Amino acid sequence: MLAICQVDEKQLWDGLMSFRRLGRDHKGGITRLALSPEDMKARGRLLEYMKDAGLEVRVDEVGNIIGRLEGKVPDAPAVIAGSHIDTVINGGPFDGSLGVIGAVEAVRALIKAGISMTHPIEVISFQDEEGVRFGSGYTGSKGMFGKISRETLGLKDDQGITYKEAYEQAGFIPADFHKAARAPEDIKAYIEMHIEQSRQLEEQQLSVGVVKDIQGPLWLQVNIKGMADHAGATPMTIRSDAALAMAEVMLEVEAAASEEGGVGTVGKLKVFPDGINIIPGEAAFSIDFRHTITAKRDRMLSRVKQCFQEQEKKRGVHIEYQITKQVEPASCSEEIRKVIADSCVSAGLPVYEMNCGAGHDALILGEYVPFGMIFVRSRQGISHHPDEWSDEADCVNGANVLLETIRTLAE
Ligand code: HGY
Ligand code: MN
Ligand code: MN
Ligand code: MN
Repeated sequence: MLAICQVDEKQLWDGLMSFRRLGRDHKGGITRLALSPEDMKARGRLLEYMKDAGLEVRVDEVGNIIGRLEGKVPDAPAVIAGSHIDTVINGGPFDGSLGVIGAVEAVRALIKAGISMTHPIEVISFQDEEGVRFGSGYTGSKGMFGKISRETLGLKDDQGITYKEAYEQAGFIPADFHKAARAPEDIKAYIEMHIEQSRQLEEQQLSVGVVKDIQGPLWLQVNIKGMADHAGATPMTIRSDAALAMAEVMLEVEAAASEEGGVGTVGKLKVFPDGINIIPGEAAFSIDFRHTITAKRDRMLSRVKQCFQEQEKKRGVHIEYQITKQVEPASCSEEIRKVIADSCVSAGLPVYEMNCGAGHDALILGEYVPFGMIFVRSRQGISHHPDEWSDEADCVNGANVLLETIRTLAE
């Protein structure tokens, strides 16, 4: 059956391009870190954008921006479509924004077509999906289920501001976070449209995909303490070089991930005192492990912990680490995948099931409610980079599949 209404292509694209201008940085990308001035500006814009589309808007106690369209049965469980508008450092214009703007446009189209649904529909932009500023992430979606931990609020950004302080500076009251919690039975389903951020759809020459399995991320913050000393006067045999210990751990991250068929990245790293003629006394860095199989990700972690011990013995350094994010891999719900597949067919698109390497708020929602994801082709699979791009036609296709999925679930 052909879809009974479609998104307004020009409105969708203009909407995406208007957000692309918010938070442009000096390297040509977009930087809107959680609760930063750039993020707050984009959040303000989104509230207006949702209102203009005809949604009832509110911001919950943990900072999620929620636009709601009532259904014929107001207290029926809501169909939620969402993603995020916070970005990584020097990121691209589609990661997250496509899912939020696409969902707003899908609901705008339903309102314009005068189609009233049984279930309420909510579009949610989750606070701090990326986790780049504090090294955690999925904060807003976790907050919807009362899962923002004390440890998370104690994490500090590069300026030494704790997450709790950042929330308070943005006008939020951590003591009220519990008020944002939603009962799973109040949610019928969660759907997220997102760029693929990899190359499968491009290789298959397809516009959209239906997500099956999503890798689970495990993030560590590691601090190595050695001994700063004179680069010229200190013999190699008596050094406690924290940077060399970090270097060996980095190579072990790569080896463990490659051998276990997962992925491992050390993306954020610094040494102290960071001087050309000083042996690094301290090294601080992140580890990002992903796998679709928890047992294998656990093996990656134990190999790295083993490496910590070896480095402590070999170099006389002291290594401490904190796990700052640990989310289990997940498989999208069968029934939602079927609805998305049927929506692809009614949009005249092939059905292509695929796995997801990146992490998403869908991993958190999926612990509590039926969930699914729609992928949109990424040019050369590039993401978390200014060259991240998806063609307008692919974005429109994804939004129409999202619209039909929402309509089917909410009718
Ligand atoms: O890290 C991720 O996979 C996502 O971009 N938050
Ligand atoms: Mn991202
Ligand atoms: Mn994303
Ligand atoms: Mn996401």
